[in-house]
Amino acid sequence: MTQAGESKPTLNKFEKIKAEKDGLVLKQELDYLASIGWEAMDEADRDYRLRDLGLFYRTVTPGKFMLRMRLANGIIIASQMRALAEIVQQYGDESNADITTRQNIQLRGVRIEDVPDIFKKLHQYGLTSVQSGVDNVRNITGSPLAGIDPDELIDTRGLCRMVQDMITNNGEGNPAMVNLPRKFNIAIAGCKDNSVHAELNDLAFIPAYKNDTIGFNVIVGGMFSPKLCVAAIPLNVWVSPDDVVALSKAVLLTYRNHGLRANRQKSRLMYLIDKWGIEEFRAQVETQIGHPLEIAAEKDEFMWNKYDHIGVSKQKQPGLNFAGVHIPIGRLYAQDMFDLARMAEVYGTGEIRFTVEQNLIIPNIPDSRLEPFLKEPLLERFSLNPENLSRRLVSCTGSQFCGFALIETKNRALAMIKALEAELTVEQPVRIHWTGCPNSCGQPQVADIGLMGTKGRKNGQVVEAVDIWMGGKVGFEAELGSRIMKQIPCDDLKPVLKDLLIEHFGAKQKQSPERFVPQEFLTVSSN
Ligand code: SRM
Ligand code: SF4
Repeated sequence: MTQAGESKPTLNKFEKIKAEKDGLVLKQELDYLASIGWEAMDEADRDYRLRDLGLFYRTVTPGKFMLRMRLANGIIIASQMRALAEIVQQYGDESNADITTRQNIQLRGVRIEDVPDIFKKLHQYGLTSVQSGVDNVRNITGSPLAGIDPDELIDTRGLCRMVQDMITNNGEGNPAMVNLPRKFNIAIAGCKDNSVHAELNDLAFIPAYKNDTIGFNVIVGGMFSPKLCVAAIPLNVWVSPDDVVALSKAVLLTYRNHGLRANRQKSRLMYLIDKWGIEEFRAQVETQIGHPLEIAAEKDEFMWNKYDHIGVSKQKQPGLNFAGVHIPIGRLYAQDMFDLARMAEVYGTGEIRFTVEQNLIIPNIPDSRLEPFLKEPLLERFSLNPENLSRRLVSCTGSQFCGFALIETKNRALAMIKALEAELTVEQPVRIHWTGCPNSCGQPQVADIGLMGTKGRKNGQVVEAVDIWMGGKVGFEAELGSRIMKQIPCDDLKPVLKDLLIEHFGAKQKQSPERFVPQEFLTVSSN
């Protein structure tokens, strides 16, 4: 937005598309778009504006869209999960759903002709996909154990929901928040282990006491992009839980009104902070909110290593447990979703929560229901006790569905982990994150070993390859890792990963089956 006296910046392609027509308008045009089909649609509507409604056209699967939901704090209930399963099911083998690195879910294979009915269904079940793409605020992440964590400081569920409702106008779409200069991420942590990766967000709330009152220290400007990966920095502000929505709104409006829009590669919030300096940014947020903000508390309350939430643990409510279920690379099929909805209803209270590690939690299982729960056949595939490498594997979408991808990720990540687990014994969990390109959706910078898709050369041919990142730390001492190797062809990756696991994580080579000699042949005969 240009201020009086400032010259009007040249609009880039995306700013022009937004200026021509607001994507939310397409909500009124869905029946028409459904009737003309994907091939006849205006390209800017299809490839860009529909993302304001959560519909992402997939060039790698012509005619099909990905539908990205919004789930504040990553929480969904069984009836909603079943409604999403029915959508996935209608597309048969061509469809599935992925749990995302923002505690969210995306559905595959959606056709535009079905969208009016799909949106009616979402509305009926209290779900929304609005403003989940392009220049909007992404899914609001919160502590996955909110309300059930025995050591919780603040229950983030209501806060995440209220921030989402403010941004999306209760899920109906909010024209005031749909035209940010670029994407924007918000996280609200109420726990001691930084289970949301607060530092990766443009705006994050970290629990902190001030004068014996629990509230949040605020950090701003975290982002990953091909050009810049930086952790968020302190805004030097403390807010009480009651002020989270107002502060989020003030930061967003400051960014909307003043954020840089000329160069899309330099439009994220951190570039505005860099231009103004953090003091000026804070002053502008104060002007927007209309009163001075409180100085940050001296220390925050992140003090633990990060949980992975896998397995059965006690809740703060006596007699109740939560089960952290490992979903390999976050992928679900329709039947899985029906089964998980049923399990959540039969053993818990019907609630399911997603984690930023692309796994899920079924809370509120009474002690008396644990035994039958543990016998559920689905838990053989979605384990409560996976092996140490599988356990913390994360992967972005990759070339199966994503047009930016330089490599295939999810299926390759699974095959690689199985191959490594067949050959190595690893005593500790190792966080291996795959991401298909430098956009870093799979967050390789927070991993013990991060693998970022690129192109390399082998025998004179261009091949799929990865850059390797190491040293990412999560939890209370979160730190971004750095790139240690470049362009390792994916076909040559296994021995490289084996060496790294042996050298840095104490992995041991299993005795190879070929060389295994049964004990009786080793016994020296006494005859
Ligand atoms: Fe992402 C763009 C998938 C989390 C940084 N991301 C995309 C697109 C929409 C590109 C596209 O059009 O194909 C991908 C859709 C692929 C597909 O079909 O699934 C995509 N991003 C994802 C997800 C699904 C990865 C996953 O497998 O979990 C995550 C969805 C989260 C959600 O529910 O909203 C996802 N993306 C992230 C994160 C991680 C995070 O938020 O903690 C990041 C890095 C953090 C950040 O944003 O600062 C991330 N995605 C990007 C970027 C680089 C942004 C930039 O400033 O340059 C892009 C490209 C862009 O926006 O132009 C991108
Ligand atoms: Fe696609 Fe790249 Fe994001 Fe992976 S990191 S989902 S390949 S944009």
